[in-house]
This record gives sequence, C-alpha cells and structure tokens, in this order.
Amino acid sequence: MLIATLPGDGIGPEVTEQAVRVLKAVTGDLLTFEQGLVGGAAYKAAGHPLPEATLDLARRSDAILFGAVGDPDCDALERHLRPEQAILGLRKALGLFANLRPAKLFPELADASALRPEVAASIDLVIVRETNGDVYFGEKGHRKTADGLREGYDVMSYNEAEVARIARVGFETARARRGKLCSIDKANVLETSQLWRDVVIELSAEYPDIELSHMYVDNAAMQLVRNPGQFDVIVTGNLFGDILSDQASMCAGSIGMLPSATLNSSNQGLYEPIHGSAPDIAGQGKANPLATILSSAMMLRYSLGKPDEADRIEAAVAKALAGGARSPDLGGTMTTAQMGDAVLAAL
Ligand code: GGG
Repeated sequence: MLIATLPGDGIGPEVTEQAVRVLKAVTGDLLTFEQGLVGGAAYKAAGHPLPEATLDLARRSDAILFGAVGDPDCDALERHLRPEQAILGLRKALGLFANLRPAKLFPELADASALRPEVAASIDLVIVRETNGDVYFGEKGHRKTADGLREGYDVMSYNEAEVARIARVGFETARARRGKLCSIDKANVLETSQLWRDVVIELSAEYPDIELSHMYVDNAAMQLVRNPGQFDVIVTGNLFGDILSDQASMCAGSIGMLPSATLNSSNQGLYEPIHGSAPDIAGQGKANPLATILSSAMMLRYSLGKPDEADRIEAAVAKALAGGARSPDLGGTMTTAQMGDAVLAAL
C-alpha cells in the first residue's frame, strides 16, 4: 500500500518523521512511503504550494500522511500561492469532505488541560468538520466601496447536498459511539446555518436512535469549556469546526495531542495533526509528535483496514505518557525524537 508523505513546513517534517518510524515498526514492509512537496516548501522549490506532482502522488496513494503548512516567509504572497492553499486544494481535489477530530483526555495529562481536572476528565468527543465548503471555498475578493474604502469579502455558502453528506457522517459516527449528535450552527443570524439546521433535522428521521441537539456556535464555545462531557459527536461547518477543534485541543491537554482524519466517499484519507507549522519552534526538536503518531493510527483504522495495528499505536502512546514521556507543550523536556523513541519502546 502506498502512503504519500507530505511533511510540509515548520515542524511538519519533524513530527511526520516520527509517525513514519512508528508506522514502519507496526506494519513491517506492508507500506511503501513516497514523499512529496507541499506548502511553503513546495512554493520555494517548485513555485506552487501544491505542485501537480504532489497532487498526482496524492491521487495514486492509499492514504496521505500530512504534516503542516504555513511559513512566515510566504506571508506577502498572493492568496492562491500561500502555503495554506495546499491543504485546501488537496481536500477539494480529492473530495476529502469529512474531517474527524477526536478530542479525548489521556488521564495522565489532566494537569496539562486548560480546564479544572474534574472537568477535563470528562472530555471524550469527536468533532466532524465539513472541509469542502463554507467561506473557505466561496467567492472571495476585494474591492472599493462607493466611498472609496477598501473592502474584502468571502462568501459563505452551503447547498443541501453538502450539508446532508456531512450530517450523515455525523449521525453514523454518533451511532458507533454513545449515540448523541450535536449540530453546531449560527441559525439565529446566518442563512447558511438555517439551511444547515433544516437539513440536519430532515435527515434525523433516518436516525431515530440518535439523540440530536442543536447549539449556536458561540454557546458551543462556552459549553466546551464549561462542560465538555456533555458532547459525544459534534457536526459543524468548515469555519466553526476549525475554531472549535483548536479550542477542544486545549481542553484535552495540548494542541500537540489532537490527530485528525479527512475522508472522502471512498474512505481514502488525509491524516494530519490539527496543529499548524509552529515556525517559532521549527527545527529545534521541541514539537510534540503524538498528534501525528495518533493520526497514523487513524490512517490504519479508516483507510488501511488495520484496526488492531491502530489499537497498538494508541495503546503505546498511552503507555509512553503513563511512563512519563512529556514534550515541552506537556510540561516536559523531551525532544521530538525522544517522544518517538518512547512510543516505539512502548509498542
Ligand atoms: N496540520 C494542519 C495544518 O497544517 N494547518 C494549517 C492550516 O492552514 N489549516 C487550515 C485548515 O485546517 O483549514
């Protein structure tokens, strides 16, 4: 099976390297890894954040292991050349619309959570974030107003098929867990959100076993901190999901702990930590690779049909943490490679 490894920028290469070590240890010679350029690194080497060769590799692969994109050297570039366009372009080109972001507190990390330990202990949820639509892909531009003011705009839109497709993933994910789905929108203000809510309610007729609730995104941000244990599965749009999953990560100890899978309708997937490229600590061995290692476990489970191997990696991460493995974001001093060593030793 072919894995496209796209390390990207900043800490992306460091964390991806550790995930590849763990994948090789667990799968032997089952997987072939082929590396591609993406993000700012690709722009610098090939003049585009998502070169055709990378797209071709991604299309040929069984799964993609993605590090992170974002490079301050590229801040002045036109938007279509910025590193972040690589991840948006990959999601769109491969139809990767369902981004699953589990947030769970490893008990050993209760002291690292931004929440009181008894509140943090309850967090065990999955955010299902739509990643093919919303303001990220709507018409955008800038213009001058009638009175000569500069104005930027990003059009937010969803059609009912896009909403139904991601809502179905939400219902199915809830069915495989504790049976609760909370749909998050801003239906009191936004037309897209009103449509979102209507479509979710219509689809709920097919899922009478799922306890469905709705919440406005501002309230959801507050409830995630107040009582994260009330959530099982959250389904939401691209922008709200992007923001809420970063927030959830701090409830679960660190943004360095949260993996993700982004799937298309044939379960080909892109697997990446939810964190970005963290240029401030790039190349210093300070990055926590556990989110990427846990993303590789999701890859084994969702795209490669290897659930036992996925369980092994997740158990090894838990064992490494129980044994005291801590990178700086978790209050420790271990390097990126030492964190990888600890997981390998625990396998
Ligand atoms: N590994 C995640 C990453 O590189 N994030 C950078 C980014 O710009 N992400 C945009 C998004 O997730 O929509």
